Amino acid sequence: MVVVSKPAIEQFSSYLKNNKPTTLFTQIPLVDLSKPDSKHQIIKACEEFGFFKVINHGVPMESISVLESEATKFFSLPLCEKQKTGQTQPYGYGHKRIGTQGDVGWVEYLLLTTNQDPSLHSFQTLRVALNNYMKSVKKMACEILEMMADGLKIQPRNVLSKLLMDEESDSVFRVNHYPPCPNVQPLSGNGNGNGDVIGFGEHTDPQIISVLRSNNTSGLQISLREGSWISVPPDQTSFFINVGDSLQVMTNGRFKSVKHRVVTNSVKSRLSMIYFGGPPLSEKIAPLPSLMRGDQQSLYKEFTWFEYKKSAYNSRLADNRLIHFKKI
Ligand code: GA4
Repeated sequence: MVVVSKPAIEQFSSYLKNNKPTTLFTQIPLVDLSKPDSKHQIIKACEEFGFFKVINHGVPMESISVLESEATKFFSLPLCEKQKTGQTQPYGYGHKRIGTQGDVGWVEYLLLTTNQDPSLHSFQTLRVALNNYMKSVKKMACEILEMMADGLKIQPRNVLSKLLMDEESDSVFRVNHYPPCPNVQPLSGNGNGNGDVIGFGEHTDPQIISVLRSNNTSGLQISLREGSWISVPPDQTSFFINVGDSLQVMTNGRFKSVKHRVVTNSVKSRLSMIYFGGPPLSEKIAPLPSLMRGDQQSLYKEFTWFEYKKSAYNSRLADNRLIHFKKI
């Protein structure tokens, strides 16, 4: 558990967000992966929101609940124990600080690479739970990417999923724990039941696809195109899928990476686990040739995932990272 002092709470109040109303919105696109028309629903959701919820995903509930309970045990350890993950910046255990450019949130986390990883040797049961979970979630992410290729009518159908399957795939995994956060401000009409303290500030994910699962505590919000925020009702049996910046580029802007954030809850802890499916570092991130019609031009300059990642990791969380890679 993170122990946070009163001044720190006050400091966090400066992260109270703009006063735009937040709506409780229940029509998050829902995709039943077992239905034959799911590929069309996926395309529509990626074009309209860059975000959707999936059910009938095939990830065993057992692997989800084992990881949840192992992660909960980990976060309840004393700080000095949690710092023994054996990983170096930006990986391993972190709290409050996000990235390297001064972003902070009401959060503690474990950030891990998904490749063979010597870390967490003092946390073997957690490591095993993570490996089991990541295997199933990666499989589901690849199935979704293959459905996308089908829906986009592009060949081969593994054109996107092969990037995650590649041995060199630069994917990451994160477990976020948002301890309950005392209210710092009276309700100001934002409608979400607390003072809107930011757990994890607004951002888009740099990778191709992100797969999020959380416990039953609310907090996740996505931004609609016109700038308003909508709260995503939690559902611990489903997964939420985000389009990342790289997929936006690979579809030449047809899919939009979704801006999202997490606000804290004053009573309950929120625990989320996110798989960020990324390509190998040397991969060129460019619109898929099979998606380009006639003399259609790429909206983006040429770059590799390594170049994008380097620039992303030097940015502030809320920055528009793709702006530097857009053609004028
Ligand atoms: C956002 C998505 C993932 O959580 C993450 C984050 C990364 C980090 O926490 O180190 C970044 C952020 C994320 C984008 C901008 C930079 C890098 C923090 C930050 C301020 C692991 C990722 O890949 O990009």
